[in-house]
Formats: sequence, structure tokens, C-alpha cells
Amino acid sequence: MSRALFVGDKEYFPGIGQIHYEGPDSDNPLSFKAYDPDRIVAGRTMEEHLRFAVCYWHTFCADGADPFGPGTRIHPWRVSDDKMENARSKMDAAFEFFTKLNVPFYCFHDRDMAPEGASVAESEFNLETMVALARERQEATGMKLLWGTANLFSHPRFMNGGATNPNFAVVTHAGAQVKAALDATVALGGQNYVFWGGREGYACLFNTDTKKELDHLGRFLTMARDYGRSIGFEGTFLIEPKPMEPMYHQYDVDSQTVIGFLRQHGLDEDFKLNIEANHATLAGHSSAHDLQMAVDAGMLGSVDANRGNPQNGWDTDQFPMDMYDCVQNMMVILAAGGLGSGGFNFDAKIRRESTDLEDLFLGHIGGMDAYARALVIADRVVSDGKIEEMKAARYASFKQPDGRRFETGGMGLAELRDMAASSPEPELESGKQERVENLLNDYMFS
Ligand code: XLS
Ligand code: NI
Ligand code: NI
Repeated sequence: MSRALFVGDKEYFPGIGQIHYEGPDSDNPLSFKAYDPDRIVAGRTMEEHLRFAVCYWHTFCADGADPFGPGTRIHPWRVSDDKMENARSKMDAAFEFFTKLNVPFYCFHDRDMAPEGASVAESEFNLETMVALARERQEATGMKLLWGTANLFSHPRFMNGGATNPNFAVVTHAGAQVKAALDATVALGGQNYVFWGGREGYACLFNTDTKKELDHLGRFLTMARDYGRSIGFEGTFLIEPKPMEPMYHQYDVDSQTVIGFLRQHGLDEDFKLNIEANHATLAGHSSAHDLQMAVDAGMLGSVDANRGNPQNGWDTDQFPMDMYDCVQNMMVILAAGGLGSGGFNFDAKIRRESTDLEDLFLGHIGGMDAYARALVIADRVVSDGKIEEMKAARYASFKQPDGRRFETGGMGLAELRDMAASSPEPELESGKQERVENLLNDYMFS
């Protein structure tokens, strides 16, 4: 790979070169121990399986601020008081980071890349200007856009939602932003377009017409789909479920809720799901569960790779490090045949206390190694087939003629009853949970 490591005038991460695979014995913290982009696993390279993406917002915009205090990181790409000048230097820093980390993809919100202007037209102009620069940078570095999206949650006008806002005037602004973000995504060859329901939800039922708001959301997404297709967007539209935060009730609670909504509104041909691990856990699920529900519906699109903190109930967006979770997620994805045009986007941020520039690299390196290791282990599990065999054995009775007839609709409830009445009590069949759990640990650590 002979890409220039930075393309602007200035190097923002001096002293850090391109991150390479050095193997498990290396003691260089700025190297991959497991992620070897060219290594073949299950017929594809690691790079092709994992399709890693860096996100613009946590990595180059977030400075460690929390509700109790201001940021702790001083971004060297904050060069002046002029917002567009800063946007340009941020973009240079971002592409330097992508290239040095050697990831193939990135993701952005409109407002991460270009500042909001004083009018719709000025905001559009700012974004178009930055998109033109991003195109140049993509060409110079070989970087690709995994997905674009619009930030419909930060500006005060969106405090009651974007597409589900009770005030139509605000809905028009949501439309303007999504139109411009779709234009930007197409101009940058984006492979997907994401809707995360930001403030699409509500705080109080007494003042909220939930049916109206959900119908508006369906209408809005249909308009966005139609516009996207009309300008030549051939990629996948994605919805990213999340159960709470910022709104008390978010409409896109979890995989199954979103799948039902998409089918209800006839959007299931064009839309799939972007599953974020920390959102699934906030919904009271494991991330593997939400992934599996999406797979079962034929709607797994992409992954926001991160993890939450099991001790608290908010979206901590930490880098994925918990191998047990990563392996389970990877087992679901691998068994489903992979992510297609999706990828693993690190919607993850380093901690407020992590104030060195290199910490941004360390977080991503750890996440990439975690998923590379998970891929290798999941391949062992899936190709060995033992766990899958045990699962299938539990359903063996449905391969018998009566079970088949039940599955295929050739039986009524009365006949089902008669079979119970004329047969002996079914034998208790162990679920063998301990056996499969033990097996997984054997695959992980042997
Ligand atoms: C926030 C979401 C957000 C989306 C993109 O919780 O995860 O980062 O991924 O809008
Ligand atoms: Ni999150
Ligand atoms: Ni996300």
C-alpha cells in the first residue's frame, strides 16, 4: 500500500506512521496484533470481512466534554475562529488519521464535516464546499465513504424531533438537511445512508400524538427514499435503533420494532438496519440478539461497533474490547454470510481522561484487533459446525412428516390437539446450554 500518509500542508499526528500488522508478539502499542488486512479467513481477507470505518463525530469533533465539565482534549485541527477554516483543517487531520490507521472507510454527519450556516442555502453551500474537498481527499488516499447521515438532533430547533416534530416548519428543515446529506453521500460514492432517530421520540404522552408522529416518520422516510433513488443513490438506507437517550421514549427502540415499522410502511425493500452494540444493550438485549433479529428478517445492513458499560444505563460508546461479545456478534454475522455493503463503524469514543493524541489510535487499534480475533474464533466455531449441529438437533422433530406439515400450513389446531391426546407425554429434552457455553470457551481459548 503506497498511499501518502497526509495530504494537507500540515501533519496533525506527527511521530505516528502507518499502523501495520506486527503480530501477537510485538510490544509496539501502535501496531496490530491480530488485524492483518490481507489474511484470508473463510475465503475472504480480513479487510473484506470487517470493512472498518472511522466515524467523524467522536474521533474529530468530540473533545471529552460531559454534563459536568468542558472538553479535556485540545484539537490541533482547531486552527482559528473561522468555522470553515477549521472544517478544512479537521478534514486534513481526519484523512491523515484514516490513512495512518489503514482503514478503508469513514462515516460522517453533515454538521461534523461542515458548519451550519445562517440560512438553509448557506448550510448547503458549506457542505458542498467541504464535500468537494472530501472528494479530492478520497481520490488522493483511496478512502471510501461507508455512510453519510444528517444531524437532526443538535440544533435547538430539533428539540422536539426532526421528522416527527409537531411543528411542520421544523419538519421542512429536517427535509432540507436530509436532502443535502443525501446529495453529499451520492457525491462521495457512499455505500449506505443512515437514519439514526436522534430526537425522534417523545418525553410526555399527554402532549404527544404518537400515531401522527409515527405516520409522519413513515412519510418522511418514504420521501427520502424516493429522492435518494431519483438522484442515483443505489446503496442501502439504514435505520439505527436506539431505545432511549436523548428522548425518554425513542420510536426506533430495537431491531424488531424497526423491522415491523419498515414493513408497515413498505420500506423493507430499500431499508436495512445498522445495529449499534451499546444501543442493543440499552434496550435490554445483547447486541448478538439485535443482530440475529435483523439477520432473520433479511435486514442486517451494518454495525456501529462499540460497547456500553454494564454498570450504568447510558450510551457510553466505548471501543469494543469485550471478546465474549465480539465473538458472539461475529458468529451471527459470519453465519449470515457477512455484512454485504455494510461495515464495522467505530461509533466509539475515547474516555474524557484519555488526552493524548495517540489515544485515538490506541482505541481504534484495540477495536480492530478485537474484531479480527473475533473473526478468527467465529470462523472456527462456524466451520467446525458443532454448535450449529446441536442447535439443529433440537428441532429435528420438525423434519418428521407431521412436524413438516405443521410448518408448511398443512394442519389445523384440532388435528394438533388430537396428536397430543393420542401420544404419550413428550420426553424432557435438555437444552444443553452449559454444554454449548463450555464449547464456546473452548473455541475462544484453545
Ligand atoms: C448516537 C448514534 C449516532 C449515529 C449516527 O447515539 O449512535 O452516533 O450512529 O447518527
Ligand atoms: Ni451510541
Ligand atoms: Ni451509532
